[in-house]
Amino acid sequence: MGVQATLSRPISTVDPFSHGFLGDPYPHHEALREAGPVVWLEKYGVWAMARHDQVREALTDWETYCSSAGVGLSDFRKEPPWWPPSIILEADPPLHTRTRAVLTRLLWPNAIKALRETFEREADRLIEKLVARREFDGIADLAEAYPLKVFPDAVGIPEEGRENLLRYGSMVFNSFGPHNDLLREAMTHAGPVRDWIMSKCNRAALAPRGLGMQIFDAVDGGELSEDEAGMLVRSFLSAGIDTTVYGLGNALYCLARYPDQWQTLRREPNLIRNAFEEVLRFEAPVQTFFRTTTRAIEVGGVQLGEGEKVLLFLAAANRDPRRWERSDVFDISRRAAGHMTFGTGVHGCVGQSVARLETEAILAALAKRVESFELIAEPRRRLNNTLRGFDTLPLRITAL
Ligand code: HEM
Ligand code: OVM
Repeated sequence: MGVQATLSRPISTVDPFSHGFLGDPYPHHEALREAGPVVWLEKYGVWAMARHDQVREALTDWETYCSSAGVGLSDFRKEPPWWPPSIILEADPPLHTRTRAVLTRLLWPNAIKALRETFEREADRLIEKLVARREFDGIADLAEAYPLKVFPDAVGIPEEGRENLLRYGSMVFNSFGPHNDLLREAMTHAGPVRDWIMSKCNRAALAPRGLGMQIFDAVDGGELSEDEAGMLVRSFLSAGIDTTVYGLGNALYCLARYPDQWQTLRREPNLIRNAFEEVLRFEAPVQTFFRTTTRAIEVGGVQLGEGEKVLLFLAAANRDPRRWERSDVFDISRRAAGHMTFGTGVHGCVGQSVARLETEAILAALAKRVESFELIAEPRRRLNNTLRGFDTLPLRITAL
């Protein structure tokens, strides 16, 4: 059985970080899903999983599929990380359990209720401004502008220099892929961007009652060291901006591209929450993460060795026809829960209620004020080794 399984491992020569793949991943996702439960990617010498069952199993079994060797292509045990690893994303229990507990407490739905009023007011204000303009860029003027206002405000960092956050996000999420042209381009201004980010990760830079300073409160309670608190503020700045920028952009794209779905949402605003879930399923802003095996394991008759990298295609799991009916159809009324875009298991996105709060505030503000919106030119994609989204999204809206 072992030998035969090894002989029959499916192999693919595709480069999942090439422009061709990133620009239109879905045919490749289908090919990978159909090739088998786990596929060998020759180009990088790593495994890939694209079916819903296997992606979910790998994310759930952190003891076999660890994060501490990095959740990108690079194996921290073989090459040093480009900068100190995250003490939550790139950590396993027991370290992960301790750091995660702090962020969970700060971000659980009840705790962020305090943010709702401000997030809704800022969403209404921005949409009002864009309705007056009629034509705008859905990315720069909305999908970037809104998270860059409300999230750093909530963390408690100053307005000045926030453009560094987008440059930094591009560095972070490209660095989960190979050293290709996308990563090199993202790293052109790495030095000053890194310095700016680091300068925000200490008590002196943070507003008194923001989420950032609340992390430092855990130092006073003996849960974290001072350095660890700074590292977790950095995690907020790494994970909390680009994800929601790409998510909001994809939401606008889907609703502009499928106007009947927008009309359904306008008629039934209680569908807003599910509409965002469906956006996340259908156009996942976070496409992939890696794990590293801690032991040999058999997956669907194929033998994986110890210390091997496994690329998990969250976005391919989201369209697995074994899991979803009409998986390639965008339908805000379907049961989209169970998608893999926030991951699952011990590392499942700790910021997901913040992401929902932001996007739901914008969609609600739009539903109140906007009859329809349309694309007035072809949107241009922004390629990234991990994220899927747009560079420009030229929109015209018709007010109610
Ligand atoms: C973890 C996606 C928004 C903070 C994750 C993971 C995914 C993800 C897939 C799991 C990574 C893994 O298993 O290796 C997303 C998406 C978002 C989003 C699609 C927006 C649509 C946010 C926001 C924050 C945040 C707004 C901050 C408030 C984090 C952190 C982790 C994480 C700190 C690490 C958790 C851990 O390792 O235990 N996110 N995220 N995310 N996310 Fe999010
Ligand atoms: C972190 C981190 C960085 C990027 C993404 C992420 C999606 C977390 O530094 O903890 O979660």
